[in-house]
Amino acid sequence: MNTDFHARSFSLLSEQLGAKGIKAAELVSQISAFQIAVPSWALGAGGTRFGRFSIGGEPRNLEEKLEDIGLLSKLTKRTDAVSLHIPWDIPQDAQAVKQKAASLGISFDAMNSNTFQDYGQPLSYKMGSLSNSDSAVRAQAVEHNLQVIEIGKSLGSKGLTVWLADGSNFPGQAHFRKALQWTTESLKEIYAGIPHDWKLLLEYKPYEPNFYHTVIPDWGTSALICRQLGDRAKVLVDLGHHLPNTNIEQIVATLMHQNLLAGFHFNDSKYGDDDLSTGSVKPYQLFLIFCELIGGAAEGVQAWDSISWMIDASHNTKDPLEDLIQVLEAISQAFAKALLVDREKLTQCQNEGDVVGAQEVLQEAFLTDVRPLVREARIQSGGEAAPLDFYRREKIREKLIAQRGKDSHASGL
Ligand code: LRH
Ligand code: MN
Repeated sequence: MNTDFHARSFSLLSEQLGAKGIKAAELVSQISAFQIAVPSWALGAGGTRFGRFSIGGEPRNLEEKLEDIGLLSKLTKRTDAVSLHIPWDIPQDAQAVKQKAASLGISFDAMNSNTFQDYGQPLSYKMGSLSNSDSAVRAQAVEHNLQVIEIGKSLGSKGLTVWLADGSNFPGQAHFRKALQWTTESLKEIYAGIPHDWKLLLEYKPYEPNFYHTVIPDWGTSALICRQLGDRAKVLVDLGHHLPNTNIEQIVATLMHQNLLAGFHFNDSKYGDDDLSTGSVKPYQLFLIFCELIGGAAEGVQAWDSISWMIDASHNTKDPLEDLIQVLEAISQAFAKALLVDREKLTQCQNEGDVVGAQEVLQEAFLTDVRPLVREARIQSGGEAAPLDFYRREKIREKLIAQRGKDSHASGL
């Protein structure tokens, strides 16, 4: 990136924004402060049931995953935390892992439990976990979540994300109400185990791996359960966990209205839970979601700092690190564009029923090229002006392959 080009494009944009009474410097500091957590399970090549194509140089253990996230943080200055998944990332020595992470400027966001696979535990989760008709399986799943909380406490995490694959593949297979009741009772035991300064993030998903019903399929069911657990239980919105054409920005507004939004798993999708790169398919939807977030926080319905920002993606054809660099940029751009919305003018249009005017206000912001702002924030924070170019120019993947081998395989999906 030619620094002169950046300087000229940033000063031009600052001038344009200044003419509208918007201080570019304020936006730069808001963008710098906005950090997004990287999932520990998205540093290797993901796969589907039809195949997995290794990328080479994948992190072979938790320490190498932290090094990769440390590199992302150094280049982009957009991430300062990792979200771990247990048992894929059990720290052998929690203190050593915590120190390693701290030396890389990384902290631990919400922990993720896993009662959707069998990994050697005594009782199988094939027929469900917290909703299983066998109380011994439910107890095992509750115990697993309590163990994940203990690991999180030793690393300084402040949250537990629970996503359940529990459900059924055929009509008649499950008793809907009993499954919901057992799940709620089990979650009450888990909620009783989270420290007072933690939150429980309850993730919903309409289908997959079960294809007839899922015990927690939508935001409403998750919200109903959270209300029964307590005020530190909130709803986690994974962007890929919605049926086609769902108005996700409205769900975000509704959850904020109820101070029930736990946070996000950012990704994108065309059809189902495709776990594609955030902003690669529906960038306008992502912008509209940030418009609701900024509006909700500005109007005091839910505090910005109470929301968790995490990526949840899987890379089948891209280099995971290149993908995460792109995703961190796309999320920062959507946030920056939403900061440009003239909220006063939008409210006036809404109150006056000026439908055309309202769209003009939104699109004026969305169509503004904010890349100089996001770049300036990165440069001011000591990051690379063009992290992807740097990553390729420095042949970092080749160096990782030389260090870790072309067949190294990261734990995770
Ligand atoms: C389920 C999900 C959940 C994770 C998993 C890796 O689809 O979104 O958040 O546990 O992906
Ligand atoms: Mn998710």
